[in-house]
Amino acid sequence: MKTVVCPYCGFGCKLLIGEERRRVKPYPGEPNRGKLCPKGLYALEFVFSKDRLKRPLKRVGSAMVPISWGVALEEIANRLLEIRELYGPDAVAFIASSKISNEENYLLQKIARLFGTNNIDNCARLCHEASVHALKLAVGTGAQTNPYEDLERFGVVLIWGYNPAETHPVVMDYLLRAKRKGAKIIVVDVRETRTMAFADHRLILKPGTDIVLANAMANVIIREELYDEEFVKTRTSGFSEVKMGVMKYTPEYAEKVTGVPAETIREVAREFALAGSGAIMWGMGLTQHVSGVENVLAVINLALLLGYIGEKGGLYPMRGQNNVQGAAYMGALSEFLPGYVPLTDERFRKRVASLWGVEDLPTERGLYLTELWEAIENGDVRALYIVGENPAVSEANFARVREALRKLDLLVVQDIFMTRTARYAHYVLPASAFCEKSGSYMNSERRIQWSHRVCQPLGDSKPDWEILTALGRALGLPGFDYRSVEEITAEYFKLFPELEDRSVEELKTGEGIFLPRKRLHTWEFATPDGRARLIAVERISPWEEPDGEFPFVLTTVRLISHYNTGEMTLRSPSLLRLMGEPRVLINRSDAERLGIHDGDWVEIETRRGKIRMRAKLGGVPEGLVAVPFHFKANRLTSEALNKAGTPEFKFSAAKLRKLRSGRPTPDTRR
Ligand SMILES: Nc1nc2c(c(=O)[nH]1)N[C@H]1C(S)=C(S)[C@@H](COP(=O)(O)OP(=O)(O)OC[C@H]3O[C@@H](n4cnc5c(=O)[nH]c(N)nc54)[C@H](O)[C@@H]3O)O[C@H]1N2
Ligand SMILES: Nc1nc2c(c(=O)[nH]1)N[C@H]1C(S)=C(S)[C@@H](COP(=O)(O)OP(=O)(O)OC[C@H]3O[C@@H](n4cnc5c(=O)[nH]c(N)nc54)[C@H](O)[C@@H]3O)O[C@H]1N2
Ligand code: SF4
Ligand SMILES: [Mo]
Repeated sequence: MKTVVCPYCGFGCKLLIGEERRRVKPYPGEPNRGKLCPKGLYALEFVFSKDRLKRPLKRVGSAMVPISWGVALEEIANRLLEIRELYGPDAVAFIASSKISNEENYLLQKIARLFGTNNIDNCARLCHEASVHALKLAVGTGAQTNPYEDLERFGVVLIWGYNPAETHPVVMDYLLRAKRKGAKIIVVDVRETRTMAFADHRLILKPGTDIVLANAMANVIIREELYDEEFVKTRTSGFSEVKMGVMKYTPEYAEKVTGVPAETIREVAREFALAGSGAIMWGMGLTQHVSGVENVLAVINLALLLGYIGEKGGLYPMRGQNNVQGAAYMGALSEFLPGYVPLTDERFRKRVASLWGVEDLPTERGLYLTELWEAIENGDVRALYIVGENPAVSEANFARVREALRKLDLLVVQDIFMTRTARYAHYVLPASAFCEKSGSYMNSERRIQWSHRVCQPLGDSKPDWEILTALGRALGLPGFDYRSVEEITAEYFKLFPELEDRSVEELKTGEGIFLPRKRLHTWEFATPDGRARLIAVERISPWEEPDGEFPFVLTTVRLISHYNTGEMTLRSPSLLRLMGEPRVLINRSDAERLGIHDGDWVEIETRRGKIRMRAKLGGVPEGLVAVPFHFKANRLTSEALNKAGTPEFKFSAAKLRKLRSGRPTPDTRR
């Protein structure tokens, strides 16, 4: 049996897979301790789907015809060089993948930067980039501060805009153990979630009012002098600004804005403060708003007021995709070099450049993934190279994205399937799936884990690192002569002082390596003065508000057996059996008013477009509708971005209409 990292979520379970009998068993050690969710258990099924891409394809007219690897890579490289010659390197953009290994992400950002552009990004932009920006400001680092095991040591766990019972099922095991040891669980969401079934306190607030609630909790903590005075004095700055800033956010005022009763706010703030130690876990309910960065800052303030950091607490922005944390650490972001180092850090930049055999690297921030579509419309970006990402489904207002994809002079898609996005491509390159290659991945707790190869690449597919090595060579870039994935691992190890004396062998055999270390900020913060910053934030209104024409608030959410754009889960027969059809959640009184019954077909419309779905009544408060984000919600969502470049997936103004007869919109199912 070999250990393989689960290809789905960022919790980072390890699977044990036999090379002969290809059955999946849970790894007994860290981090999943003998547990897996159904997605992990059936992870091999999509690998053997008949839909897997097996040969490189090239568009000829309206047909996709097979070509050889040699011809494909030579033609792609020539087109890229031609476009660079005509329009400059920033006319080319690369999208990296949170589904591929550290080594593969490292190579793709190396290609982009050596090619001359920082136009390299990944789906972290759609996800937790607001957390990264907020954490950088507040504590100086941009990732989860503590390991999962710490969750069991704290007196309270505050879960905010995050629904692990559906999205990181194995986390629930940790939370249940924590609860058994006496920890209180508080859940804040806009609707009743499965996670709430395990909670001691359930706070249902109005969408987009999180800052008001967090500020009101801070108000109670400060007014009642429950904060950790010693910690605030010696290890933070900004206390007086926050004290002033939250003064007007009384629980009574917050009740009016958020809908959470003032007494509940007081009670929860006290319980959180008096627990003595605590974790805050959050997800897309905070980040996918125009106020994403500020939402996260408001919640971080609560931890800093109480000194819930290091030994006494942790900040847990729970990462989404299995290697989104690794993609970021490897530098597949348009504003950061590897290790979240800013592009302006000349010493580090020159060091990376010299390791790669060049003088210097581009210093201008590249385009965010979410800014690409306008840049393509304007003719600023002419070529796009996408690895393992499906923006034709996952980006906000995808009608506009699909229009942009059509306009490109060159679109290359490197994936394991003919995705919705690949349909627009000039070249489609077949990648090998996770278990057909080896490499390292980094989970949400920043644990780098080795994933072993258990099968041969299917057909003519190649591991992403092999394709990218060949592409680098075809582009004439220096240093692309890797013969094994381990050579790339050893190269990225050189960028991190903490990894300099660690070996690839150790990574392959042990329980993984935490980068930079297991627990952050026990003694210091990575800010210039070594202190954490309390930052006062005011409420920021959503980009569009409901009105007479579009009276509902629409949010988009995840379901346990579906995964993102469905390319993998919809090709897994066992998961298909477990899956229900995604349905729009509507409040019972709203439904009654509109004559909608459970199971009826309804049309949901926003200023961007409309979709049809069956209704499921209950689970959301009046005025809110929740649509599963899988697979067509983004016909509706708005592309208003926050400071970190993440769209407001969690708030649109919408209207509902009952349909007499139902037919799903074309992209409901494949
Ligand atoms: N089964 C499954 N698991 C997954 C995924 C999947 O698609 N399917 N995707 C993975 C990925 S990429 C990610 S990023 C994670 C995401 O994991 P989560 O963050 O847990 O996922 P979401 O369901 O998008 O959003 C979380 C919650 O935010 C709430 N919410 C919406 N608006 C607001 C608001 O204004 N305020 C507050 N406080 N809450 C709000 C929603 O009701 C929802 O319950 O899951 C990962 N795991
Ligand atoms: N409305 C709404 N929209 C959202 C969200 C939301 O909550 N609401 N959430 C956003 C978030 S948090 C995220 S992370 C994004 C996710 O958006 P995407 O990342 O676009 O979604 P996935 O379906 O995970 O796409 C992963 C792709 O990688 C491919 N793949 C898998 N393994 C490999 C491999 O080994 N090699 C290669 N080359 N390809 C591989 C898969 O076939 C698939 O096409 O969606 C965002 N969009
Ligand atoms: S919890 Fe996440 S990592 Fe674990 S098996 Fe499920 S999808 Fe895979
Ligand atoms: Mo995500």
